[in-house]
Amino acid sequence: MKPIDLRSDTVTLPSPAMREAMVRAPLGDDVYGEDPTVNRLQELCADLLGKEASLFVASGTMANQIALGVLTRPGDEVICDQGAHPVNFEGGAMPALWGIQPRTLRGERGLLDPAEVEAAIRPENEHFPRSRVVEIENTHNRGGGSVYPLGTVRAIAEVARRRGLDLYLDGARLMNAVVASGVPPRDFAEGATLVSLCFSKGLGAPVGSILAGDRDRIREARRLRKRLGGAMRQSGVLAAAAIHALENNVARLAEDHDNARALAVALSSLPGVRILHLVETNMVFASFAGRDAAELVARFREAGVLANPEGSRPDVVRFVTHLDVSRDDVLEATRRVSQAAAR
Ligand code: TLP
Repeated sequence: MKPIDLRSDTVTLPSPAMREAMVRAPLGDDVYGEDPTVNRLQELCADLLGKEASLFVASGTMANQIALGVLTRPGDEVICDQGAHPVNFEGGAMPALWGIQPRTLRGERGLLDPAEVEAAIRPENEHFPRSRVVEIENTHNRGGGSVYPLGTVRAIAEVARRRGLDLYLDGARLMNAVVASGVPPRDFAEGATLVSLCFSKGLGAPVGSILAGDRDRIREARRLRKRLGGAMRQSGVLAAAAIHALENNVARLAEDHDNARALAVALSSLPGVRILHLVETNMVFASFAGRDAAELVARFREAGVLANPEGSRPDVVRFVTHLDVSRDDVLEATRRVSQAAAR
């Protein structure tokens, strides 16, 4: 039985055409700025995101941490949703690397309310940490793959600008938001000082993220990337996969979104199952009433379906669709889940 892997869109394998592009890529030493493929990717992404410059980094986590490192000083505070990736899934990097702390808000499906952001900004007072950055995630992972309405992003950006804070957009799955909403990436990124994008999620590349912003901030980002040991050499072999992903795998994200909706409909017909959020992109959060998600996930694995406990609630399992699963796969996954849960 072929396992159906719905743990994350990070599990995709590079296609033969992507591997071919990697093999053929012209290469050089990127620490000297001499890798033509990395340079091409960085120019392409700066343009895509409407920024002056961009930097190819190893992962979404590295993009997030370099961004926060560039924008803060020790003692500063980052206003973000309680489910934000840097707060929950980056090994405590904010305090460990930069001596900064999060101020978490409770967003609706992870999406911050501009008025609540404004209310969370600390007044100038020697007792308080300095509110320095607002961090938003689009799509929002823990919010169930939710998409920020452009108007909300603009309103948050306006608050940040007016109050002298920087906005950082964790766009690990920005292209999912773009495809789901029809909003161009540069519009979502416009009010953000720095914005990131991952190639290794729904876009199907094996490695890499981009961080984009103005020239000075990206120069500083380059220094922090070096400091973290993330300056790579002939990384054009990876950048080629990212370019291939941008050229071939963006529009097809709509299929993943359709498959996620089909999966949600099928799962919701199972006894005791409730779909937690509106399925806007490629994530389905299913609550299995009275069940333990970790135990369920172990049963699903035996039945040939891989999924992850969502983590913040005991009975919620996260299913993620991606380019290596088809409509038939998600329907077959539902049959397997149904049998495994009933046992
Ligand atoms: N998220 C992963 C896990 O770390 C939870 C996943 O499977 O969803 N920002 C967001 C919004 C993310 O969801 C992720 C990865 C990252 C950043 C970090 O990217 P990587 O894993 O490349 O460091």
